[in-house]
This record gives sequence, structure tokens and C-alpha cells, in this order.
Amino acid sequence: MATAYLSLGSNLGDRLQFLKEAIRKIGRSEKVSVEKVSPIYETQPVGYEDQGWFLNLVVEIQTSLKPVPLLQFLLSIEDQMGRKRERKWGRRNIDLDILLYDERVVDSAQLTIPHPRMHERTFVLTPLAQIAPELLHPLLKKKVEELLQSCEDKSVVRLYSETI
Ligand code: GSY
Repeated sequence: MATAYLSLGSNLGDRLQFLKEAIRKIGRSEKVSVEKVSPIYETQPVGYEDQGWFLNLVVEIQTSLKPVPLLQFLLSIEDQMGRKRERKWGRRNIDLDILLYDERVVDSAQLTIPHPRMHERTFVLTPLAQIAPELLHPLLKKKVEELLQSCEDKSVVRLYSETI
């Protein structure tokens, strides 16, 4: 079994409901168990800024899926949820990203782990630091809490709810 961290985000429609549904679907697989769920944060959009604010959270899972099958599983959930996206960096009802997978480094056309922008994003590091502050980034060799402290992204991340 591997331990992985996933980032979930939504900024379209009933954002909270989409996050809840995605967590339910992730945990329904016999090959995945959801171990921890971070608080939920309401976050200013990064990238394409002229869009609604996101709800973001991070989950820790245990999984017997290898990284690429895990990615395919998450894409299938996005599909089932009828992921709507208007442009590459634009609004979406659900977004599921693999942040970390054990200490593994994966760099293929399909998948990059650790997520290549996780250390630049406060909306990822803030919830991650709530459930795994001591976790080491396998390439940067820094703890999540250190990455958060040195992160230059000053976009707004505010607590929305302690629990889902
Ligand atoms: O990378 C995930 C989608 N996304 C987000 C997001 O989830 N939250 C915030 N705050 N900004 C974002 N920009 C993109 S793209």
C-alpha cells in the first residue's frame, strides 16, 4: 500500500457538494481508503483570475493503485461528475490532482509527481500543512510547513470550514 496526497478544488455550482461527492467516490473504491481530510479553504483563483473563488482541500489516502492507474481512477471520477471546464485555467466543477505518492518521483508525458506547482500554491500548501506538516517534498527536501512559510504566492486563502 502507498500513501498519497490529493488536492481537490471546485469553483463552479455547489462547490461543497462537489467536493463531498468526489471524496465519497474516491473512498468507494476497494483499492483506495481516505485516511485524512483537511479543513476546507475558500481561495482566490490563481492563474486565470477573472473567475469565481475556489473551495480547496487535501486528502490523504492509502492505495494499492500505482501512480498512473490512480491518475486514471481520478480522471474517471472527474468524467463521472461531468467535469465542466471552460478553458485550461478556468472554472471547473471538480479538479482532482495527485500531489505526492510516497517518496516517488514520476516524470512522464502523462503524469508528474510531485505535482510540479504544488510548492508555489498557497491553496495547496495551506490544507496540506494541516494534515501533514512534517511531510518531506522528495525533490525539494523541505517539509510542507517550510514550503508554506517560504511560498511567494500571496493569494488569499481563508478558512471556510473545519470539516466537510
Ligand atoms: O489547479 C487546480 C485548479 N486551480 C485552482 C484551484 O484549485 N484553486 C485556486 N485558488 N486557484 C486555482 N487555479 C487553478 S487552475
